Amino acid sequence: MKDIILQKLKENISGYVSGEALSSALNVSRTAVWKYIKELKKDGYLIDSSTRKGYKLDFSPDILSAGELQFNLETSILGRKIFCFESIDSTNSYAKKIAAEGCEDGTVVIADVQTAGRGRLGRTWDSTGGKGIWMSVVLRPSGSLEDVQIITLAASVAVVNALKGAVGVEAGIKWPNDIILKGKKVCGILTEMSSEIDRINYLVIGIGVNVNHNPEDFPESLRDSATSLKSHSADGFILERSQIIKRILVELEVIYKKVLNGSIPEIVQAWKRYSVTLGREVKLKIKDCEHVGVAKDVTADGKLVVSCNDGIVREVMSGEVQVRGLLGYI
Ligand code: BTX
Repeated sequence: MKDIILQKLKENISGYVSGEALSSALNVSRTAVWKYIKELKKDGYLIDSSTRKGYKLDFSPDILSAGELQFNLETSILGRKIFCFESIDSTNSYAKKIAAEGCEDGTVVIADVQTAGRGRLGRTWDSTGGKGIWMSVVLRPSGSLEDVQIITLAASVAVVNALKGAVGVEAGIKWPNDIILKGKKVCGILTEMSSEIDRINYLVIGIGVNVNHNPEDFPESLRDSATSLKSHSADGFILERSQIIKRILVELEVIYKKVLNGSIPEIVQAWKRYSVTLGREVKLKIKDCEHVGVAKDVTADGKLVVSCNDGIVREVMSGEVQVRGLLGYI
């Protein structure tokens, strides 16, 4: 109910909405409307109340709620259902749980704080409270298992497009899908899935973006390798996370539809354009072996092609790839 009142106030941002109009639109008493307005004020919204004119929204704080995120959200699949938490262990873990219980394609899980944010290969993801975007999207693509790798690459292309559109920053992609700004990691993506032999039950795309962090918000061990959008925005102001999330959902949906339509070469091309991996020296860890070489290309199904110094050309699907000059590999 609170989310609907917020949406009505936002729809009339330049004027007042009468208490009577709200109570009849929502079929609740005017006292109930007043109660929800009080709750919104407590959340940090500035709402002018006038006995004669009604309510007018003057200021929205950087709050992540379904009401905030679904207002003017231009998607048809992603974000029709959004779960928001103040604190959770991991949005990916929750998304996997509700996906297994049958939640709909495009369901989104977002938290202000993650107490056990997860990275790839069992690593942890630092998820400082109120500063970042910690979100997971459940997808149910009808295609084959081969699409998973492409969707992983596609997600990083979508995030780069969204960051350009929402904040104006030009980020690059380190294989497979770390998003890099001026040599440091601003976003990580963790794709997890449940599948049968020949079909995907669901995918969870977990996206972590450092948004309003100052350098001291990162643990000391990450200060040389992590950065935030705020550190690179033109005016250094606090950025509105909800606007960035909406943009990510729109771009992710555009590219998800491309995957479903089979426009894979277009996605691989876009990934290559944004790559900060191709043409550079890389170190691969495959099982217990390390190989050094030059990243040459990405195959049509999303594998990284590396021409190794031992003369062998290797194709890498997952695992650890370090790029010389990035994130501590010098
Ligand atoms: P990754 O394994 O490539 O990156 C994890 C590594 O990155 C860590 O070992 C650490 O060195 C570094 N790191 C940790 N936190 C940060 C940070 N905030 N900024 C920059 N570098 C960091 C990347 O894994 C995938 C991360 C996905 C995170 C999202 S958040 C929403 C969803 N829920 C969840 O539990 N994970 C995903």
